[in-house]
Amino acid sequence: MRTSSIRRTCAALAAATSLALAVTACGGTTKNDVKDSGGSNTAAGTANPDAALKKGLTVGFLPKQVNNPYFTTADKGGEKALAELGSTYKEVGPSSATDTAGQVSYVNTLTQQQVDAMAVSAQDPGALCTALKQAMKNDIKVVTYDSDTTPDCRNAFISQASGEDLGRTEVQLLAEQIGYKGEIAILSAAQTATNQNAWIEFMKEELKDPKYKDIKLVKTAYGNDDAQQSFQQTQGLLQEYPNLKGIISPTTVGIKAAAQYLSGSKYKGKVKLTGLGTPNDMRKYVKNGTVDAFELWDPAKLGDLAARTAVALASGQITGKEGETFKAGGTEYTIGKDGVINLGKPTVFDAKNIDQFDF
Ligand code: RAM
Repeated sequence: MRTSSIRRTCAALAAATSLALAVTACGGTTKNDVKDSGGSNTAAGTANPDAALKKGLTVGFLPKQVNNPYFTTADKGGEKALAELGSTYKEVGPSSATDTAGQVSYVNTLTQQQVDAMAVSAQDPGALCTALKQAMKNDIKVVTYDSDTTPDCRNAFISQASGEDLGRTEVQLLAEQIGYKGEIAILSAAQTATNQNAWIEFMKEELKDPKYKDIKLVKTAYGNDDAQQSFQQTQGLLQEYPNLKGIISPTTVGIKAAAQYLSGSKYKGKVKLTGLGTPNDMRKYVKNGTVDAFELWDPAKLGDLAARTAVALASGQITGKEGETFKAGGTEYTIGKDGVINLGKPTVFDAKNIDQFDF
C-alpha cells in the first residue's frame, strides 16, 4: 500500500463508525491498493498532465436536492460520463433544498465510504466547509458544481456560466420585456444558496446602470426551491406590490412555480417573468404567452464536466490550480482563478427555439 493510501485509509478510519470498515481500511487488500497500483504516482499538489485517467473510481454526486428535475438531468450527465470512463457513479442527497444538516451528513457518509471524489452543489457554503475539508484530508477530491463553497473547501468549482453574465443578462432580458420601466422583484431559492446569491449581486450591479433608472427592485423573496412555497411567494409579491411589472426567478423551481401562478391569474402576460428555467418545464408557459424568454445552460453538460473533472483530479492530471489544462469529452478546459472551470455560455430560450431542446 502506498503512503498516500495508508494516510487516506487510516485517516478515514477516524471518521468511520463500523468495525467492518475499520478492518477493511487498515488491513488486507482494499479497493485503494488495486486502484493505486497502476495509474499515476503524482505527489499531492503537483499536476501530471500526462497521467492516465484512472478507472474503477467511485464518484459520489451530492446535489442540493435530489427530487429536483434540474439535478436529475445534471447528475444523469455525470453518471453517463463516469460509465464512459470506466468508473462508478453514486448519488446521495436531501429532498429539501434547505436541509443543510442533511447535506453535511451526506458528505460525512461519502467520506466514510471512501469514495475517490465527490461532486457537491452547496445549499449553504458555510455549513459544508468543515465536512468537505475533512473529506479532502482523507485524500478525497472535492468538486463543487452548480453552487460553490469558498475555494479553500474544494479542489475545483464547475461553474455553469460566468455568474456575472447570468446576473446581468437576466436583468437585461427583463428590462427589455417591461420597456425599462416599473417595479420588479426577485424570486430566489434558499436564502443561503451560493449560486443564486452571487447572481443576485450581479443583478443589483447591473441595475446601477443609468439606463435602468426607471426600474426599481422592490423585494427579493425566497421560495426555497419548493414548488408550493415559490407559488405562494409569487402570490404574496403581487399582493404586496400590485404595480409589479416583472419578476426574475434565477431558479428552475421558482420560475416554474411563478409561471404557474401567473398563467392562472389576471397578471398573465402583463407581469413579465424571466430567469433560469428548463425548456421542458417552461415550454407550456412560453406557448401560452406567460413567459417571453428565459435562460439556462444544459444541466447534463454541467454534470458531465463535474464527473470528468473529478476523475482528472483523482488521477492526478490536475490539482485545481489556476492555469492547469485538461481535456474533458474532447474539449480542452483551463482552470481559472480560484479553481473555477467555466462550462460556457447559457442559452436564451423563447418561442422561436424552445422546441429544439429537450431537458
Ligand atoms: C435550481 C437550483 C439550482 C440552480 C437552478 C438554476 O434548480 O437552485 O441550484 O442552478 O435552479
